[in-house]
Amino acid sequence: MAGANLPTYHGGMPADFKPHLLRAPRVVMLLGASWLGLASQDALAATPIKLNAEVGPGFTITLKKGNNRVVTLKAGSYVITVRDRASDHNFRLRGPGLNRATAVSRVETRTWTVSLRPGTYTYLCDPHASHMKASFQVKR
Ligand SMILES: [Cu+2]
Repeated sequence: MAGANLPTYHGGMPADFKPHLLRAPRVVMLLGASWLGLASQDALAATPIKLNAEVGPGFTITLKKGNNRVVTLKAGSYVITVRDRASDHNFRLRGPGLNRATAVSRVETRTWTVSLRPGTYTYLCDPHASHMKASFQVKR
């Protein structure tokens, strides 16, 4: 017979064979984590950030986020509660695209919705601008 003298192949698995299908569950976990990341970013974008401005009754002027004075902010929309507590001071905020102020002679509380752009913003009291004045940076 012609086939009788053909070499016989003794097949089998190589010694280092690994079943690669066991890696599939890790791929599913990574996809789940990135979906959750997108969901939390949407929630942040929908929440306006609140700031508190205050001038008087003494010779003080502040702009705070929570308990901290504002030094840097990210560009975007903010809601500022402005408390002008004296009839001889005012609160002015000016910078790129913005110049807004309370009245010097009035004691008043105002709510300003402002759009802050990258750059330097300054808040001050007009009659006492030499010493009632501070600045902060807005970054992209
Ligand atoms: Cu003043």
